[in-house]
Formats: sequence, structure tokens, C-alpha cells
Amino acid sequence: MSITVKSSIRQHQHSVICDLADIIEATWQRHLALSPYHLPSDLGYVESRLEGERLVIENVCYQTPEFRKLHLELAQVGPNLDILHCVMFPRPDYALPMFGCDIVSGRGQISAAVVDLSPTSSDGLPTAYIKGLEGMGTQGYSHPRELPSWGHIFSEYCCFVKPIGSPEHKRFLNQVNHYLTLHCKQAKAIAATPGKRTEILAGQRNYCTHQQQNDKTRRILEKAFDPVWAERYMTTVLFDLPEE
Ligand code: 18B
Repeated sequence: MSITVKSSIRQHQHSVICDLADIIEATWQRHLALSPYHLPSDLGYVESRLEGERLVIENVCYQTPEFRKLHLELAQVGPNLDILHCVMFPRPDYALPMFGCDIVSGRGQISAAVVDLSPTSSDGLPTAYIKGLEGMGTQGYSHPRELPSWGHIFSEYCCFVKPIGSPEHKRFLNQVNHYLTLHCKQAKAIAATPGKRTEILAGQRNYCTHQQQNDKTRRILEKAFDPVWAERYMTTVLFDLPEE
């Protein structure tokens, strides 16, 4: 009898991506009460071909009392392109910002590393976040990168860089850990505000519709699958919205 084990792509990815995936999962487990979140059954583990190369996507999803969906995604495009994507979607009863993180590594070099806690209210980030993030951003990195036109959704503490060498890799890992820990602690500390649902939903919708305009993400998915599949994936898995 032969047993086939679906081998995880995690151990084959850039070490910064593996380390960050471990940090994210450990931080979630330490601070939050996780229960499973079920993706549409055909979208949890996905494989396709992009220009003759394999595209593999592995999704890890949870929900908690404060978060409708915690989503960590690892993707590998052929032997050379590794991606980590993570978004935390608060339940619309909680006036929390959006935690988002993306790392793209091509041929062993990280070209893009992004982390932010993005406001969902027109008043900007809550005071506790402003205090916790003071002085943080792209300081300490030699290659900050310019945000695309849809990037006005991010906060002034958004870190978008090409991190060079192991000191900057380490700095980025520490920075994500800091943003994530602050966010988990705040989520536990604040009370639900059901009266603000409409405003919070509008803020989340604004975030998601702008993220869906990321042509670089869309292009990878369209080439590996097709435009209809890419649209479904971007709107149901990467940046979906809760029912009213
Ligand atoms: N993203 N990223 O998640 N993206 O998902 N990403 C790229 O060096 C994928 C998020 C963000 O300059 C690039 O230029 C794929 C979240 C920004 O126009 C590639 C998936 C955030 C840019 C991919 C994925 C986020 C960017 C180009 C699904 C922030 C710069 C890499 C697994 C919170 C956009 C490069 C620009 C870039 C791909 C940000 C290839 C396939 C949550 C700002």
C-alpha cells in the first residue's frame, strides 16, 4: 500500500517567509481563541500551471470572537517566486483596523515586503494604535518603495520596502511581530460597538475594493488560471466582504 502525503510548500520557501508564517501562527495561537474557518472546498489547497510552471497555494484560515476571518496564504509560483499573504478581517461589530501583510520573493531575493494596520474609519486609527506605532514605518530600511495609486488606504505607519540582507530581514520580522501583537491585544481589549456596523462595513469594503485593484496579484492569478477564476479568488478568498 502506498500513502501519498501532500507535501507542504512551506519548507521550500524563502526562510523569511517560513519564519514569518511561524510568527503569525504562534502569535494568533498565543493571544486569540481560534476556531476553524472553512473556505469554499476547492479553494483551500490550489494547484495550477503558470507559463508551464506550477502554482501552488496553501491557505490557513481561522475565526475568533473578534475576527470574522484570519487568513494566511503561502503561494509558490514555479521554483523561483514565493509569496506570503496575510489579512485579518475584524467582525463588523468591532471597530478595529485591517492588519495586512505581503512578502514577494523572486529568485531568492525579496522584492516587496509590506505590513500595515489600515484604518477602517474616516477618523483614522484608534489612539491606542497611534501610540503603539509611533515612530514606526520605513525607518531603518535602505530601500523604501513607493506605494501604488490605490495605496492611500494604508496608514502613515505602513512599511513597504525591499529589505536588504539579514539585518533588514530581521527588522521586518520584528516589525510585523510588533504590529500583530499590538493588534491582537487591542482586539481582546476593546468592546463590541454594534451601533457602528454600517460605518465599519463601509471601511472594510473600501479597503477590499482597493486591494482588489492590485494588478500585480491579479496578473499572476490570471496567468495561472484565467480572468474569471482570478476575479473569483480575489473577491471570495483574498479580499471578500461579510454579508450585510
Ligand atoms: N503582490 N500577492 O498576496 N498585497 O495581498 N503587494 C505584489 O516586487 C501576490 C496584499 C502589496 O507596486 C507583487 O513589485 C499574489 C496585502 C503592494 O503596484 C506581486 C498574492 C497587502 C504591492 C504580488 C499576494 C499587499 C504588492 C509585485 C496572492 C498589504 C506593490 C512584487 C497569494 C497589506 C504593488 C514587486 C505595486 C505587490 C503577488 C500589498 C507579484 C499572487 C494584504 C502594496
